[in-house]
Amino acid sequence: MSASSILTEPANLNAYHPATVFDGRADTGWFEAVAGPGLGQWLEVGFTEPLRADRLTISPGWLDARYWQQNNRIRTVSLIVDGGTSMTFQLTDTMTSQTIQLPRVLTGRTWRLRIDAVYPNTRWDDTTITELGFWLNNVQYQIDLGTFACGLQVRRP
Ligand SMILES: [Ca+2]
Repeated sequence: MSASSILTEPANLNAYHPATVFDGRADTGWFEAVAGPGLGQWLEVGFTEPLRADRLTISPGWLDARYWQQNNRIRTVSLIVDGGTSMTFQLTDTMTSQTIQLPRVLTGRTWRLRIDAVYPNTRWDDTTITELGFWLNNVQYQIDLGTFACGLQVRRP
């Protein structure tokens, strides 16, 4: 897994590691770390073998009523598969996991999500993805976090 930038905290350098989008918790997530809202920043998931998916789910902000509006929430996101196929999706400013329905089954080893636009924060100019899911035929892939450092392993739906 990789990202264009990763916010860190002195006490916990992995606090905002990209892998936290697969830990099932809405109070952990990847944060970009550039000045401003992070437009153009991206999170990329690389799998050890091509993954087929027809839907993604994304939590485009911190899913906690105290912090949702204090950070940016993603309004427009682009999906780039294997550096080629690129699609853009609009998300709503609602504190829920949201569905990205793909127009067809896509297959790829690397899936990059790029922040294109955000709903503005009230306090911190940071943008996060707290959860991410890959789906095929209404079944979600189970991602094994133990192997993320050398490529993600998935169990087939
Ligand atoms: Ca998480």
